[in-house]
Amino acid sequence: MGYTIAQKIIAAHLVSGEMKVGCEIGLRIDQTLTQDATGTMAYLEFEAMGVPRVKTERSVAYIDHNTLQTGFENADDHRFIQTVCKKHGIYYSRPGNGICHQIHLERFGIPGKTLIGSDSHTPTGGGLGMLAMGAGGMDVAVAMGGGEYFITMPKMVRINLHGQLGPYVSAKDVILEVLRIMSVKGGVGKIVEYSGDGVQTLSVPERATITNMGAELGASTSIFPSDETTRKFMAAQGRESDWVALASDPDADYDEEYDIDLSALRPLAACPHSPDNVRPVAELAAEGIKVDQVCIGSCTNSSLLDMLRVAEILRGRTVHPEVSLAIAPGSKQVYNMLADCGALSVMIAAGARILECACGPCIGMGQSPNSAGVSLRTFNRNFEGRSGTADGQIYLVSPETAAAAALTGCFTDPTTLGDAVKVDMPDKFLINDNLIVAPADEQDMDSVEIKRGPNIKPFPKADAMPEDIACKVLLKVGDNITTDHIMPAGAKILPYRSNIPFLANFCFTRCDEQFPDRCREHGSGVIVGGSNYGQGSSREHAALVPLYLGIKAVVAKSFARIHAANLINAGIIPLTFENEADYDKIEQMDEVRLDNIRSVIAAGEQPVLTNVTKGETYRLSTAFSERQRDMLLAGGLLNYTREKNQ
Ligand code: MIC
Ligand code: SF4
Repeated sequence: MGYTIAQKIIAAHLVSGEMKVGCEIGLRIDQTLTQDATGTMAYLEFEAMGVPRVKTERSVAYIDHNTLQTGFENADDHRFIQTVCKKHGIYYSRPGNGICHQIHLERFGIPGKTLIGSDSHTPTGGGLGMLAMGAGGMDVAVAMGGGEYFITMPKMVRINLHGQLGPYVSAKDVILEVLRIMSVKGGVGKIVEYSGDGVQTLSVPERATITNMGAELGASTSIFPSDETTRKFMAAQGRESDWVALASDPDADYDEEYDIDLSALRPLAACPHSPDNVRPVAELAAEGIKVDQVCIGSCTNSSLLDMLRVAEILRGRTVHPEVSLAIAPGSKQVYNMLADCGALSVMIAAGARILECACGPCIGMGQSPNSAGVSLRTFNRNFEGRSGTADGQIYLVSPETAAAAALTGCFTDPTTLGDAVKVDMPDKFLINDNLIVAPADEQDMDSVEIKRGPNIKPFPKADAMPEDIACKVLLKVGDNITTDHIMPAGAKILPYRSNIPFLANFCFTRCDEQFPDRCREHGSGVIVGGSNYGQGSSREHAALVPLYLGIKAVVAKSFARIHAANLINAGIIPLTFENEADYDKIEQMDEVRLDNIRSVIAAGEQPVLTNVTKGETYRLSTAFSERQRDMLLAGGLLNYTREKNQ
């Protein structure tokens, strides 16, 4: 049997385990990336491991999330990361250089290599044919130290793209269609590969839009072949020598297959408050929905191609008087090229508010919409409250749909705009890596001093797992709880990503304001969740903060991949109901017990949850690998690594 693209890369990087669906495999990681909101913690963890210099082929730290600098905290964290990079062999992308995924695609990504990043949209690199995955900061720290990255061998999904996109229909509409078909849970435990004659019609940035937002499917990652288009893109980035061809074998076996006719696709929008709540833009336009704000940018849609298309739509026109249009180019390369070709001037003349190239509004760093405001964004997540306005109505759309609404003030099907805008990929990108700082040479690294600001507080440490756990259900939540519910981001909180005690005041407050106080009052507890618990971001803070608040276990119908791994890394036990109906029987504040949990987990048996309040027992199920079991028993990855090295 032949291999899929992902299986080929996995086989070439397999360090341990068997490539059998459901088995744990350990992979050698060629490249890592971090961003600043997760990076500070990841580098504190890396320091705790005591490895002097990273062992990867390339590790890059980007500053793109926390760029508001409303106090000293962000700037201190940037300085900390910069000095760690210099000392330990990591490239440092300065603030102003742009969004990690966009830059990594432009300047560092290599087909056939493995990449993990402490950001859930790391699969963007799949647009270049990389096996690129989001991971918790601790996993990235371990990979930087030369350790394996462990995943469960995923199933393979093939999406066959046929035909060619019509005018004003774009890559964003492709991934929205995939989300409509598969839902935010549809990709869990799977890798999504794209193939078919439609692939060659898509440029690398368009492919990257699709793999980027594949994160919203819950997929381990998404990947495109590396072909002539990829070669041309890399040549235009001055990196042709890094190119290799990559395709699946003709007899490769896929567990699931879908077909999408690109020619028949129409503009789509993900309606509030989930990326899979997809409807045709034409329908929303027919309803006459008024638009208050339009934001164009983010790691999904901030390439030069996207920006040039927007500029063409805006050319010679003025943004509707009742709309605020914000545009953030994805990288300095994009920004510079927009300036050089005059497209930036077109945007400014139309009335766009140009933001620095960074995540910005996507992570709630400014540009929150007005009360109940309708905001059309080219981003990838529209979870409730993420924009910073609790009742904001966020729709995820393509740059074309966004630009059309910015001009008309209401939902507008861009295909009604008239002649197609024609924009070509450049033969040569503007290459200037002057905002990427190389690390110190090996002989100079010892003299580099790490600068630590007062906002950096030690991270919480878990204890070894006790024999019995007896506590209360301190919170019960429903399905599809996101990491934005567990540990919100936004301008007010994000500066404190290296200060877990402070962050604890905001844990789950979007669901229940009393949660942090209740945890403090009771000292320890468990959380009960529905299905797809922990979807969204890779932020390990969504595990470290509950750990700090005394959470010992989360019992849910099912978990999102990265979050489940983060819980185990933190020493919190993720447990699933064997019988989902038991979820309905438990109530918040019920007294529960996990008797002999340590022995049960150690023996690889299935635990039982006793509900003391209701006088009932519920069978739970776990599928921990031996390594995960040992980690949980030790109280998380750091304790486990320390024990192993003793
Ligand atoms: C996000 O889009 O939610 C983030 C902010 O990029 C996160 C990382 C974080 O929480 O720092 C992600 O996607 O992993
Ligand atoms: Fe940044 Fe938004 Fe992309 Fe996350 S999804 S990396 S916040 S642009």
